[in-house]
Amino acid sequence: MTSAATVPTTSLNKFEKFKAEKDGLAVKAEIDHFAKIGWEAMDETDRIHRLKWLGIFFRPVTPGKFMMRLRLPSGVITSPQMRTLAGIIAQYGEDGSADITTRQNLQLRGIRIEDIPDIFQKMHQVGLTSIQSGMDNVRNITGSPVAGIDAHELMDTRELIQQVQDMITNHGEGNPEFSNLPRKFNIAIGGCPDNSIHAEINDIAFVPAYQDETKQTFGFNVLVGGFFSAKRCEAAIPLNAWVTPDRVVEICRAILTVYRDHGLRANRQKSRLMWLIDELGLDTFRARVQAQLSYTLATAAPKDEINWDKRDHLGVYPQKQPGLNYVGLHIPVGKLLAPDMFTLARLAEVYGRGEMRLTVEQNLIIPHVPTENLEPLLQEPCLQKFSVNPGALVKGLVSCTGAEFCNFALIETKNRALALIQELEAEVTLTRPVRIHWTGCPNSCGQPQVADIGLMGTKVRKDGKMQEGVDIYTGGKVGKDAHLGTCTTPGVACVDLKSVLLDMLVNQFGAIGK
Ligand code: SRM
Ligand code: SF4
Repeated sequence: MTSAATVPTTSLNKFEKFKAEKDGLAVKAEIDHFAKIGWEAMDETDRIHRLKWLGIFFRPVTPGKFMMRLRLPSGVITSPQMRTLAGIIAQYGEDGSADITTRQNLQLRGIRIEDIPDIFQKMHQVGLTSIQSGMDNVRNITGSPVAGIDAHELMDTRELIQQVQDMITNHGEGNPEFSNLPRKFNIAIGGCPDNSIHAEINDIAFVPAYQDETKQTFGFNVLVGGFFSAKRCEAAIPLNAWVTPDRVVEICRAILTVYRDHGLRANRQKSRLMWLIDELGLDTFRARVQAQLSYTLATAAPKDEINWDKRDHLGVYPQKQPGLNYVGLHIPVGKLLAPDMFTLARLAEVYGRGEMRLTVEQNLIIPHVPTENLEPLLQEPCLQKFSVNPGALVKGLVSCTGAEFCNFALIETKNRALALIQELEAEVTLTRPVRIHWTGCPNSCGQPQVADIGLMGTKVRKDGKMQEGVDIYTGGKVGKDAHLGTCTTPGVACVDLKSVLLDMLVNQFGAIGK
């Protein structure tokens, strides 16, 4: 039984109340009805909130044009899947677009409610689901974008990540067992040495670690409680547990069960897993997790195998399979249009094996390219737009959705980020990449705390007027010894940002004026 049912309803926040009245997943059975009556006639809570259990997001900024968030475990997508999604957004003309997200996932835009039954059918035919990708559910599970093809990986985690998703979502059909968590929940499983998953910012992260010094027994150290929110940001902490790969699904289930049954549900600002760990104490939390398990948890391995700086995977790299290569394309701020998606699906089929990978930096990789196919692939006109060798600033650019579609946004992000980075690239030369992350509000979807320079949208007063601005974060480190950056320069008006960034690039990152 969930704690939602055991806590007196008077102490529940409004989200818990509507979830107690009707489970989010219940709308799955009503989708044909919604398609018939249209979005205006829908019950407001169904439209604004419960549809998110199906991955469908009402956008107050563009009413009637919904966003659909998929689930792409490990960021893997095939050409037929990409083509199906391209076909879906193509029907919406200028309203149709897609974004690669910071959880190596895709979101589609312009979706009309009347088309959703047909869209779901098309997605089902190619093995895609958007189930439980929003609200109080587990988000897309991230993994190394080069799992299975990376000569340096310790484990190919793709199958494991799929198993965890299948457990949580009942193989994509929807799972009421985990559809009423106290809040959103992030899981990442890394089998690579460079922490490509941002382990530190997930509610549960599995980082590769051998149990013994002789490196005979492979498994994962378990980290818990990492999260960002407007109120608080925390890096994940060690659970002091080590598990073999075959025990990953069970421990995910155990932690989710403890969180579901004991997580705090009164104040939504204090509902993420770390708040529960604080409340119980780490030892009690671990004991509760242990009580759910069929095996005794081993203590954490003394050392993990994250020994590298984070790779960006842009460019051409040999795979562990001799004669094959993966090619990382830079997708500026993750934005894709239908023709781009058709083209990328074709390139993956013609030059690779019809598969693509998405990264948490909002880029795309085409794997399995035989060496003799590299040259013709690199000559494709599409690679002018999606470069394998972008500039030192643009290559590390990440941006959340911002004001164009997100009603939480305090500023416009993606278009501004791209325009500004072009101006900066024109004025300075850098000898090493600088990762700049934009996020439109303190929810931190664009992860400014992991960036070299993080820009968080805010409002500032300048010349007697309120205008768009940013709080500047620095000190974020990714890969080995990752740690979170903090706000070092608050309240810079966007109109002044270029000169402030130029100054930072020259004085802190060794940029030289052109
Ligand atoms: Fe996020 C809410 C977009 C990654 C923290 N996030 C939202 C909503 C759904 C708000 C809304 O309804 O408009 C945004 C949808 C805007 C839109 O139309 O696209 C939104 N979040 C995104 C995406 C698309 C940003 C991007 O451009 O890549 C990312 C989708 C990931 C995915 O595929 O599932 C996205 N969001 C993140 C991350 C980064 C991550 O997971 O590594 C975070 C910080 C990490 C974390 O959650 O701990 C993040 N999003 C939030 C929060 C703050 C959560 C909290 O505990 O307070 C919210 C607000 C909320 O949940 O109430 C939020
Ligand atoms: Fe929207 Fe804020 Fe998330 Fe950006 S950070 S997508 S503005 S909720």
